[in-house]
Formats: sequence, C-alpha cells, structure tokens
Amino acid sequence: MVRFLTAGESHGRALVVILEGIPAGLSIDLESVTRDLRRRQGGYGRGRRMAIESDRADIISGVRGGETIGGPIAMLIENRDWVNWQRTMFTGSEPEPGASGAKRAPVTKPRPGHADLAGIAKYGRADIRDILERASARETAARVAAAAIARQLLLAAGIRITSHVFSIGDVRLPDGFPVSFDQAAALPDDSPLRCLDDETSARMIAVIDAAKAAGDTMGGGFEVIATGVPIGLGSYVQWDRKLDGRLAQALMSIPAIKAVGVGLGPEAAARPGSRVHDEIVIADDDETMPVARPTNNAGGLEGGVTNGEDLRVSAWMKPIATLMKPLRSVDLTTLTESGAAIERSDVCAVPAAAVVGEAMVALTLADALVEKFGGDSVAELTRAVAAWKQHVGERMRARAVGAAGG
Ligand code: EPS
Repeated sequence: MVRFLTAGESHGRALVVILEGIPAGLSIDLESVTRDLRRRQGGYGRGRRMAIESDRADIISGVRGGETIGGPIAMLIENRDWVNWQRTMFTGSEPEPGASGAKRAPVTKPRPGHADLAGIAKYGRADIRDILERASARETAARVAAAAIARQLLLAAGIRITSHVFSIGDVRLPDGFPVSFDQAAALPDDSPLRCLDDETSARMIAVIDAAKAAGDTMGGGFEVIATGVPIGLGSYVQWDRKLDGRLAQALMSIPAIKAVGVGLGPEAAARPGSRVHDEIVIADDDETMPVARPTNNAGGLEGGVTNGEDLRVSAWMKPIATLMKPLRSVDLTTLTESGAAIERSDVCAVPAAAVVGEAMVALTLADALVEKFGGDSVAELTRAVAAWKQHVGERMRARAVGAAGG
C-alpha cells in the first residue's frame, strides 16, 4: 500500500510529508522533485506569495545513497515566508527570542466558500487563522513532493502522467479539440495556463485579468492523462476497490475541487450509448493485445478497472474564496455585518491545481500498481509488470478465453 500523510500550516515553519510503501531500490532524482514543485508554483493568476516561495524538498529518511531502502520517506519543505510570520505562527507559548515578522490581529470575519466558519465552529477556536492556515492549499506542495517520488516508481513501470487546462470560467477549449498525452506532455513548464490552444489561452488570460481588476476570482477545469497504464489495475469486486472511485476521492480532496469526471465525464450522460461506449476491434498485427479500442470515451476505466487505454480524469475547481472585493460576512466578535476578511491570495490557481491533480493521480496509481504487482523491491515490481503484460496478451492471442481452464 502506497500512502502518505502531510503536516504543516501555510505560514508555519515548514510542510512535512511521510510517504510509505515505495519499494526499495528506486533511484531518486531530486531534480525532478524540485521541477514538479516549481511547476505547481506557476500559472497565470497566482498571487505575490509565489514570488516569496521557491519550494525545495529535503529528504530526511527512507533514501540512502540516492536509492529508496523500503522505509517511510520523510520530506520537509521550508516556508520561506516563515520569517514574516514568526511572531504570529509560533508553536511555543511565546514567540522565540529574536522572532521576526508582524504580530497579526486575529481573523474574525469568515470568508464565504472557505473552511473558516465551519472550522471555527467545529474546532472551537477564537482566531480564524487556526482554521485557514491548515485549510490553505499551501499543503498541496507536500503532496506534489510525495507524488514526485511516486512518479519515479510509475516511470519504472512505464507509466507517465501529464495534464492540461481546458477551461477558465466560461472560456473553454473548443469542442472536439484534440488533446493527446504527447501534446499535453509537450506543454512547456512555464506555460501560463497549461492550455493547448493559443487563442483560448489568450481569452483565459483576459478573463483572469478582468477578474483581478474587479477584485474577483476565477475557477476552471483540467484533465489529467496517464499513459502506459497496464490493463487490470483496480477491481469491480468491491466498492472501495474501484479505481475510478479511488481517483475521484483523490481528486476531490484537492482544495476547491467541486466535480470529477472520468473519460467523457458528465457528457456521457447526455449521449446515447452508441456514442459513448468504445467499440472493440481486432488489433493490427504488431499490437501486444489482439484487440484494440478505436476511441477512448471511457478514459481508460471500465468497471473500475484500467483497460489498457490512456487514463483520463477531469476535475473542476471553484473560484478561490478570498475576494479582494469581499462578499458579505459577519464579524464574529461583534456579530455585525461586515465584508469578509481579505487575505493575500491568488486570483486563479487552476494551472497549479492541474499539477496537484497529476500528483493525486500518481499517488493513487502507485498504490494500485503496488497492490497488483507487489513490491518490496523495484526489481520485483518491474519483473511482475513485464511478465503480466506479456502473459495477458499471449493468453488472449492464444484464444484461451472460453477454452477449458482459460
Ligand atoms: C492560499 C493563499 C495564498 C496562496 C496559497 C494558498 O497564500 P498567502 O495567503 O500566503 O498569500 O498563495 O498557496 C500557497 C502558498 C501555495 O504554495 O500554493 C490559501 O488561502 O489557500
């Protein structure tokens, strides 16, 4: 089982993640961890905080001499902004001697759409900062660091993951715009929106600029694509083993994600079956499997099991809840109506959320991979994957399905 836990507040000292279940013997490329962290920090519409942070993960355990050793991998990402918050976010009963940064007043006006109001009721805190610090999407940096390790495991098994943004507000890629894995993977790391169409990107930028000028925020949608996924990950035999369900939970856990789609997603409900289901045809001779799918509306998942096609999952993000032109709220210290608190924030973080989406898909797929193929060591895992790919094609080519003992 590949699993992880994170800790850390947005303006605390650091984020921490513990990743468990990565087999031994995986070479760790720290540069690719840094690269994914940098990708998550980018995107048009991010706020000033990203000019302060330059995320790097320090590996603290589970890796020796550049290779995993099978134990939990602990990583720490320091918050550079911490120097500005030491007199607000100290963990002791007093700030440390020599602590820096302003001592900030309590936050008392909950922001509609944030965890502020429900959180303060639930945890019995006096300062909304106790809620927003942990509810902040800053935490997703720790997920991306963990996932960067999981991605290296997936790569050893031939699986690669990418993403692209298909909508910001009501501006979206034209219907039927082709998006292959290779096209999305070729997007440059500093692509402002991770959108594949230049004309649509320009309109997305205009929408974000207009939202910023109006003190407003924008959401949107992104798709994560994984290629090289073997047939047979996940299972239909029990509800909690269905891989589509596990991916939906993983993506919905990203802050501000409100909906998840698999393959065609909600569009599948609007079409007749004949225009949804992917036909099964005889494959060209050079294919490993004797059958092929001319279309992939299912997004690589049927019955909660991967079918060997590219995995395609989408997620829709609501606009960020901190508005510079605040919505109505109530000051909880005086119970008078007042504009919601204004905290420094982003105008749009959909491109960053796409990178976090890649991370959550990577962590979910790594778990499903280790579950099916076992894996105390990477050599054991990759041997099992190669044997499976060969076996499953051979068995079907031998017309063994339907034969006695098939
Ligand atoms: C966030 C608010 C902003 C974002 C932050 C998430 O931070 P700040 O309040 O410090 O300006 O920049 O995102 C990150 C710090 C990050 O690394 O993604 C929020 O309230 O969720």
